[in-house]
Amino acid sequence: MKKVLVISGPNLNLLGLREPDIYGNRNYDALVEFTRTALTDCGFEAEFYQSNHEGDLVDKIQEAYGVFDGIIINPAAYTHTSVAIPDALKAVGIPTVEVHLSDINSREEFRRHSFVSPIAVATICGKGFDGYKDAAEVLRDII
Ligand code: CA2
Repeated sequence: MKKVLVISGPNLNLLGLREPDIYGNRNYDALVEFTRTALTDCGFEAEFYQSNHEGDLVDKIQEAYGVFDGIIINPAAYTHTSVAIPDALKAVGIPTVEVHLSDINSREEFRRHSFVSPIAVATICGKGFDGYKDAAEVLRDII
């Protein structure tokens, strides 16, 4: 069975705690279960990883080489700051879908630029949890 790694960046472990108008009121565990179901429905085995540390996210991406067939990543705040994360994704060459719960294009100016988008096969934002279902379907169609 093909395997998909779902990576979440900083503070997504606190989902549901604040800003429900932007991120909804469900928590990280609910996101994991929702996404696991979506990936299972698409015929994938799923693994989840969340970290607040850029280097740990890079390590996990490197370790995915030869193990995972696809990646779904929400790099959270690192979306807008990290060059190391897209470099790692490019280095391992695993098809990657970028997901954001909120619509990063209709928020503060600094959220409009993503360093990850250029290396992603698709970027889905502003659809809440459903964006992860869309990402699973994108990967189903290409891998
Ligand atoms: O919309 C998204 O999914 C983001 O990637 C979420 C990041 C944000 O920095 C990006 O610009 C867009 C922030 C995730 C933090 O989530 C929170 C968790 C608990 C309380 C408040 C925010």
